[in-house]
Amino acid sequence: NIVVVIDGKEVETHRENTILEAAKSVGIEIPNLCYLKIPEIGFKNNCASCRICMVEIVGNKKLVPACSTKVNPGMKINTNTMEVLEKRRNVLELMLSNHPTDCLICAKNGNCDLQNLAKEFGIRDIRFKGKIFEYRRETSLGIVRDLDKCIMCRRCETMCREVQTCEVLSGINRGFKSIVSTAFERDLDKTDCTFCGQCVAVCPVGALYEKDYTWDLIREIAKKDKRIVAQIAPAVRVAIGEEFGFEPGEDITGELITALKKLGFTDVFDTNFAADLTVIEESHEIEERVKKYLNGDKKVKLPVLTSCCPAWVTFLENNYSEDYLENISTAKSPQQMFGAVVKNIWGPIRGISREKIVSVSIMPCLAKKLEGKISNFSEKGNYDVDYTLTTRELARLLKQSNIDLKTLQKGEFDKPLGESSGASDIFGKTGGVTEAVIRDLYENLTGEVLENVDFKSVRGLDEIRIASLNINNQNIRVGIVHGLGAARKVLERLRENQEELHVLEVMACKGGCVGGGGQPYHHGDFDKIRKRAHGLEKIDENKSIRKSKDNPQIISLYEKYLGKPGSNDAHKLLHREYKY
Ligand code: HC0
Ligand code: SF4
Repeated sequence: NIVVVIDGKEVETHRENTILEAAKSVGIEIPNLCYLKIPEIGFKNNCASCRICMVEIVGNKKLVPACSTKVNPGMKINTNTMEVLEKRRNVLELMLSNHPTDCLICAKNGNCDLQNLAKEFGIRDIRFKGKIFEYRRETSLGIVRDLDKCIMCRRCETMCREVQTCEVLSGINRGFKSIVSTAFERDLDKTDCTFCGQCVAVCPVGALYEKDYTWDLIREIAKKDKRIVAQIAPAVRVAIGEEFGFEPGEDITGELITALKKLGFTDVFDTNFAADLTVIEESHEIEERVKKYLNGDKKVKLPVLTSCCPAWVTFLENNYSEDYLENISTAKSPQQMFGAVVKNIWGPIRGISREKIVSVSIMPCLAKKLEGKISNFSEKGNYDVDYTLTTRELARLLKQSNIDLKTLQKGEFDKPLGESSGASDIFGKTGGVTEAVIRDLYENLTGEVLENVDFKSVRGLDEIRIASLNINNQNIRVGIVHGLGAARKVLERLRENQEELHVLEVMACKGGCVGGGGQPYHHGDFDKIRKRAHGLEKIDENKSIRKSKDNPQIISLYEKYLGKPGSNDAHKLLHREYKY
């Protein structure tokens, strides 16, 4: 450690730290825009492009950016001289001279770091008259890129390249025209984008945001001639509360159900019901393949790769389809299993046609918007899932409708598609799918009742976790990764035969769905994601049923309609094919 002086205060700090970090450690916040560090996920963006964090080093002629200048022993730093403030204001005005000022209708209005700075600095006029280049606005099924809002902070580029290893985004053009875009400025769906939405999660301005379906839904509800059916993803219930003053991780499922009913949803069900169904179908598939392998069939494709995260599926299709596409489980994701059940079983037995059901999923994810629009998941243009709203979109809709989650009584899910086991709750965090599947797989393979359902060896937040489980005297090796960069590492190891696994769970977002690109903004605070994950663990612990196969509504679904797991009927309804 070394000692520096910041604003007259002696600060002991690590010699590798930057001025920004040293100042922060003693509560001196230096304003910044491009800088963002999330050590838990290996994300560091300190390209010093915005120059807002300029500070004075006594003895230096020029001001320096605090985010990229390392401390030196004895360094004397001033973060708030009048010269520093003047410089910051100039930088900010220059930036604003090249930025649209349509804040009233911007997706990030109220949530924009640039807007906050302009407010903090009391900017009322922009002295520099720069030219605002009008780039096109690209709207895909999941993400909108409003490129003239790009401030070249490069956070999205760092996320996409360093954490997700997708390398879809990079800086193009020079000077005032520079923006972050795709190669040859292609639309995102013409690139290797997985729509994981992690670039959106770190964009400080309104250059990247979700495609919003809120108003389409409002119009559907207003017509009052259809059944409006909701499914709520596991990770939403422990995060949406943050928008209404609850702590991250607090379970507000009950309030959320009441709120959806108030909005006009006729039936509020749970994605978790379908997550239990996914566990059954997927563990059946794993069991079959592992048994074949153990019986000497060396052609069987192992590890079985999980299939519920659509950004991961796209990543696999884009990068590893030759080697690993046959490994992926054919089980549809819970979102799609739910849509299939609601439109093909639940509706018909009540005499409600597909066209009369508006199937809405509330998801923490942007890629789920695209998954819902895969043509195989529709019949004559009518989709199993009609609209996918993110946690953020739903929070906005509730606020527009004057519904405050803090003031509501707890409601209960409608039956039968609202019943679920604790195993389904943990789907929303990294390792949860694996733990849920093991609970069933263990009993199926051994024929014994599993007393302790907590598989702590697969928990935690290390980016790659490998566990060996002894089931029926067989060593079953399971791998869990979160983040697409981590997935790439493991797939490369598998390809080089440096790793042997029977099952591999991949979630594209760090932390799993709790860290999804559609969740309330975390502003780089990974602790929020950790707390949401703990919240799901708590819900699981407190449930009376904790194994998917014990969910009575699932048992009844098989008895009445599907026969056995893996049956022809189950395959027709609950399984899918992939794009080679
Ligand atoms: Fe997830 Fe899911 S756990 S992907 O993150 O499997 O989005 O929460 O809904 O489908 O259940 C997201 C969350 C889901 C699905 C479930 C899975
Ligand atoms: Fe990259 Fe994901 Fe953003 Fe696509 S959505 S550009 S893959 S970070």
